[in-house]
Amino acid sequence: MEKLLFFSQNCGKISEVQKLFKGLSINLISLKDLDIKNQPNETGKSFPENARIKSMFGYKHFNIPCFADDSGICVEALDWKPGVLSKNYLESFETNVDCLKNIINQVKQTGKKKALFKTSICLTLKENYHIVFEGKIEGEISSNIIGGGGFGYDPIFIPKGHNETFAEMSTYRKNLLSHRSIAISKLINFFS
Ligand code: ITT
Repeated sequence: MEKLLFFSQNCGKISEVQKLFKGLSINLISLKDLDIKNQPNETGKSFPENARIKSMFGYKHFNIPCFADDSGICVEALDWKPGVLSKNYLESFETNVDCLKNIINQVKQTGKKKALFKTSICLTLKENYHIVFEGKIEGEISSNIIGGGGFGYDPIFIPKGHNETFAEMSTYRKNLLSHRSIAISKLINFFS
């Protein structure tokens, strides 16, 4: 395989995934290296469906093996939402901080602290040939917004067994634990 495309516009995801592929004999490229104007509509009702829509779109557009990541946070205090709508939920607030504060308030009101991150990675090797790899990590919502690293919901998510948010950890440390790194390890194992 000459090149493998990670079809994502999200710089946070790209940086984590590039680090996980470092040192491997796979030539990983991302949308940072390519030009694309149109984007697929993420109309799926689940993480695997949306990951497949994106990887299929990337494969068809560039005609190279391609994978995509669909992920999100599920919060007990929000009836385990926003899930697959995590991006829309974040964007429905004026700022990310407003969204994160709102979640913290819901947790304080309900006393329900649990949360989890989920990722589905879909690999498209040929037309109509897709493989899905999953990753999940449990944890809880922090009582404040903490940390300057990561992206999205990282400043309010403390993985189980730890006492720092993902945003307080380096990418290296987040990659030892995260939902995304679990799914990507399965993808890398598939290639090896
Ligand atoms: P793509 O181009 O890869 O689709 P995206 O940002 O649109 O990038 P998603 O549709 O999968 O990605 O949206 C998932 C949202 O969930 C994302 O925008 C983040 O806000 C959040 N999210 C996903 N993984 C996360 C992580 O590891 N840490 C924090 N937030 C995360």
